[in-house]
Amino acid sequence: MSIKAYESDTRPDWCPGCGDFGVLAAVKDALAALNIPPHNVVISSGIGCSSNFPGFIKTYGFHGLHGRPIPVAIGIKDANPNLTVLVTAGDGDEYGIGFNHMIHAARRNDDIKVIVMNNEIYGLTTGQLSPTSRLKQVTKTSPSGSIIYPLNPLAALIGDGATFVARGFSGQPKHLSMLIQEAIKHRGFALVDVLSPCVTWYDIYDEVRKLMYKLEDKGHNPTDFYAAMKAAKEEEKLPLGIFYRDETKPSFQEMLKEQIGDGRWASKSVTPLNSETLRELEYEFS
Ligand SMILES: Cc1ncc(C[n+]2csc(CCOP(=O)(O)OP(=O)(O)O)c2C)c(N)n1
Ligand code: SF4
Ligand SMILES: [Mg+2]
Repeated sequence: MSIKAYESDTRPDWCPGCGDFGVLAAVKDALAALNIPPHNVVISSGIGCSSNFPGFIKTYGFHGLHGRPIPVAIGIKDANPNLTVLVTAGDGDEYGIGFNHMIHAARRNDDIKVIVMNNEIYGLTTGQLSPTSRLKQVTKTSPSGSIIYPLNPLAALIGDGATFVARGFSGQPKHLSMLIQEAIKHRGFALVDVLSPCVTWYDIYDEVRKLMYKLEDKGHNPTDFYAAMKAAKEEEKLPLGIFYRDETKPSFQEMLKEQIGDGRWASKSVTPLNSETLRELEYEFS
């Protein structure tokens, strides 16, 4: 499949230099490399600069509410497990208001792939503190420096039982494409945290370039839970790559199919409700 197949007519309105351009390039590259036709992909997003993503790629998309792309994605996957279902959103969206959905999707091993464009700030709303903003970080809502410890999403998700946890960098789109391809091929939930700098409100490009290294270059074993946790807790340097991968757990959708048969509800015909049944339902639930 050619990358051109995923080109949208709508050009991204991100600021020049925004990290999200690299993520968009990497997602298109990964889908093309895996030969997944655009009509078999659905991308669910929330609200934020990063969440405008589905408009900039020619797949199906759902640009929904802040913090709510995961439940939408799960519903789509349950209804038609043949689809490749991605979530693309920001750190505010996924690690703040939407984090509850994330930890439960991870422990259920829902077969959705969550790509978080983590710029450690609220970009769209012009630079407020996010859950991954650092201690002492000066933002509009922490003018004297943040006094809140940041969330460590990788350690939280590995500890929670997520079966695939990776971190990429928008400045390395080829490496990021490889991580996204592995996430898509994985049977079950995958988190790909992407350091995707906001050049307007909190530019961390130089710092990421200085501190990053690739886990695969250091012989990291992603099936080793404790090695994964140690890498996730590393603070001096910034490891990129696949931190943790557990291929032994079936996904929620696989177990659902085992219990109730083919779960492709989207392809089943539904008997329309008649007015009497509707009235009964109204009475029961009012
Ligand atoms: C329920 C709700 N609360 C708050 C907002 C306001 N809001 C819109 S985007 C956003 C945060 C965006 O930050 P992030 O998710 O990190 O995305 P970015 O813009 O940085 O890519 C907030 C707080 C909203 N739209 N809906
Ligand atoms: S404000 Fe930041 S996150 Fe939003 S488009 Fe501009 S650079 Fe990207
Ligand atoms: Mg953000």
